[in-house]
Amino acid sequence: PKEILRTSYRPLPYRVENVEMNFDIREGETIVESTLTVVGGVDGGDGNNDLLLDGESDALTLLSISLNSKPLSSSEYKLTPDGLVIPSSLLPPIGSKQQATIVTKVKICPEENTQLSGLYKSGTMYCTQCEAMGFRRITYYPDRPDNMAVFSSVRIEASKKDYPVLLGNGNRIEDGSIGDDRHYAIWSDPYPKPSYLFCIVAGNLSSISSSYTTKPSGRKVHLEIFSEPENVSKLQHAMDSLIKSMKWDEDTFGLEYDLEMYNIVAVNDFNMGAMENKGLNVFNTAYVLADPKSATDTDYERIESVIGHEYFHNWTGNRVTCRDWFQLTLKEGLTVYRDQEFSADMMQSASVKRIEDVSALRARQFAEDAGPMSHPIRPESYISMDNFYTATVYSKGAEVVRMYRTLLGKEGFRKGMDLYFKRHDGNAVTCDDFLAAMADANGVDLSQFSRWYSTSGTPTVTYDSKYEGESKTFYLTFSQESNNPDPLHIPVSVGLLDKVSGEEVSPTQVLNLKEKVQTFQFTGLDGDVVPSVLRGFSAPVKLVRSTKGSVGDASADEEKNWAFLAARDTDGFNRWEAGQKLMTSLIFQTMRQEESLRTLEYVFEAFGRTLGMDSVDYSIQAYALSLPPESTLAEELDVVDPVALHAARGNVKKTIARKFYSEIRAKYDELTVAMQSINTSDIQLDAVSIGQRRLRNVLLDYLCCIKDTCEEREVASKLAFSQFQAANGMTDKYSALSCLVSMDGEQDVVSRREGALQKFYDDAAGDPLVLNKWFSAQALADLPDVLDRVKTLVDHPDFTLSNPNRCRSLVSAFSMNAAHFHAQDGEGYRFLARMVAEVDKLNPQMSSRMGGGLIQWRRYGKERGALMKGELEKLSKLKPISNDLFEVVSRGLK
Ligand code: B3K
Ligand code: ZN
Repeated sequence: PKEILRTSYRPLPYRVENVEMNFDIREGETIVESTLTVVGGVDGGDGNNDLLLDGESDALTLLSISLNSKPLSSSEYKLTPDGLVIPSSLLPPIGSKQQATIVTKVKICPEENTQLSGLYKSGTMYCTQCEAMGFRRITYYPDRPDNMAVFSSVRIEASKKDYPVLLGNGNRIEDGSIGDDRHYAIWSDPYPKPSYLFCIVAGNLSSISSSYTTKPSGRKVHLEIFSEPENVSKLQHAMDSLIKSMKWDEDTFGLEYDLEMYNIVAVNDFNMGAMENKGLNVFNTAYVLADPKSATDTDYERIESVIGHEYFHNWTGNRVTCRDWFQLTLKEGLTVYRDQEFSADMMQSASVKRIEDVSALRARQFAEDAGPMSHPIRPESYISMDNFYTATVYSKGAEVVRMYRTLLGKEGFRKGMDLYFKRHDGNAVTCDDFLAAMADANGVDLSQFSRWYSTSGTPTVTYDSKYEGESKTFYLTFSQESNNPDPLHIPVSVGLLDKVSGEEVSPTQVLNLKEKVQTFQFTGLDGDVVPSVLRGFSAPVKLVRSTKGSVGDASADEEKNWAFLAARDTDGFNRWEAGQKLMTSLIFQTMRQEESLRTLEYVFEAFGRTLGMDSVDYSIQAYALSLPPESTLAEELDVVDPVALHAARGNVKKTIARKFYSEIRAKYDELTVAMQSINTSDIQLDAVSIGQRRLRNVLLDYLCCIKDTCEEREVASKLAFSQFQAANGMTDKYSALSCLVSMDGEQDVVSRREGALQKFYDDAAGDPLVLNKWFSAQALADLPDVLDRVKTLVDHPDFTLSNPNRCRSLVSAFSMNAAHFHAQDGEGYRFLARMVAEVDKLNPQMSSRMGGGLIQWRRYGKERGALMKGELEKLSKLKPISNDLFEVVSRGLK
């Protein structure tokens, strides 16, 4: 396997300007003919200006090739396992305006394509996935994002009966029949695009349609969402989300849609969430289908955000694209930032959204940063680009974009965006170009800020403070530590609250932390203050107070401040954060079996107060009452014992639940009544209803953790079971099931659990997305024999490794069930490695993701570490092994 370096970028010596394609789709054999108009590009300066057409020999069989209508003999070009080289001597000189025409004909077999990259078959339909490098599995082509070409004609021909719907990028310019059995459609996309945005679909599909008139141009756009006929009733939410996205991008960034059509297709077998192909998005069914019976509130929110995300790519990604794949965060970080802002506006709560996004960042990206796959948001090298569609490139990339917004303000950021589009529309550019647009539009120097693009790992910011009564001055001193020897430019949002009155005496301001150590002064303060630092999580760093050495050890003084802020901070995010810190502190003390009375009092006080509140935002309340997840807690420990961590967190949960049992129960019942009084059996999807369900399910989880005695188990399982039975939507049903699957003991308790599982399965009636939930709930159960159950489920007739959603729902879900996956005997690791090896034969993108579950071995202590490493070593000896898995495993062993 070859490692590609960021610094080895060379411009194209020849560029494809125009493409015409013909797909002749027949069972077992598809013929692809491509006509490329080639023009001279840029002399790379390294003496090699041959034209490289990428193509995977495993996927393509070359049938013929001609240059300017003359067939080329095999001695005139070079065919390698990864492409076809046409010597520059046969082509027009680099500087000239002359064109050359290359026509290739290849045979491919989508039916055998289990990698789900290129043209493949999912169920009864054909579809494509080309990002990052799937187009080279369809035809020979310069498959790199800086080759932007007009695909002026893409003709698709297939059986009329089996594939009545034929879709491509852009606009449909022609269709018709060929005899009785076959038909064709021709699509044309006027916008130059890189090959990774290419897409065709052929299938027996149903759809819903709508339209949208853009502003200010008044272009009427036909919107259509396709799925298999049985799912067509689950498309409305996606359509509503699309229309909201189109309007939001006009209102927020002045960005309009640019074609006459916008099509979305839902497919069952898909490696990721969705794909932004120009005018023809393809979506994993899990990110587009929804009805209240099968989708949770979280599913609804995720669909809205992913529909938005792919739509927003039309400008940030498609109109302005990446010069090379190292720039991926240019489009992904920016587009995630845009979808986060969109969702926050739709749910009308910036704090709730921020809490969710930061929680996800800490649970996933911080972990990635702390392991062997750690990389800057703009990576330096890759073997398989597909391995770099990571939490770092996406989520930390979005944090970096958010920091521009924080530093430049709303208007300054918008000015930067406007200039970026003005300069680069229709081009393939770099992260430096984005930074330059932001800097130039605002007349500021962002050169120090650019270090965020080349620095891996999570920086630590330490702060110390003191108040001087005489000068009425408060001093905040920060120091920063990162993998970069030079200091980063870190925006630190700070507000100050009076220590006595609790009033905010200094509203949020953004401090520019640019030195290794830097002190900021706040004057004119009549009394001592409590600082609220890093408000809204203004930078992706770990924040520590300097009085103690390591993260996670809190001093008495610090805890006092958290307790103060948990009650009073005006910043919604930091108020939540302060409560989380107290809970974290208590969990770690419990784990170390330390005296924890003081912290316990603080946690009780905060919990009791939050629980007793009326008429606050229910979602905020739910998040404030929730303990930090194990994954986030683990990020604060140098060596993790997941079993001990799980036990400690469980103990704290139980302690809280016992202390407040009757209040929790009363609130739970109150919410039950309130929700029933809404006089409808239809599920409501407004923020209040979602918040009520969220809060009630957090309370249910507390109530169900009390199960030490026979009576307690009876009470808990009855309560969860009755919620399960009464549930009128998937949110409440799945939450109840999640409690029930972890219950064990007496016959009645067990039969409630098994009864619920059976009913859930029966109710699913074969719906794949509901069955995924059925598998996941069991894989995530907290039962001693959960692994045996998972192994039994692998043999279940509904289980298959070839469908990524199904595979994730069981195998990946189990690997996130930390206390059981990391069982001391290493059985969890062995199981995962066995599955990874199986999947690698089918789908390398999947196997390398799953294999990532083993690479953090250095963090799990000596014994566990050795067992994990042993499994990685076994995987490294697989023959054959995919490039994707090879890269992850070898990074893991380095
Ligand atoms: N751009 C795609 C991801 C492609 C992943 C390729 N392995 C989805 C998205 O980020 O919108
Ligand atoms: Zn994206």
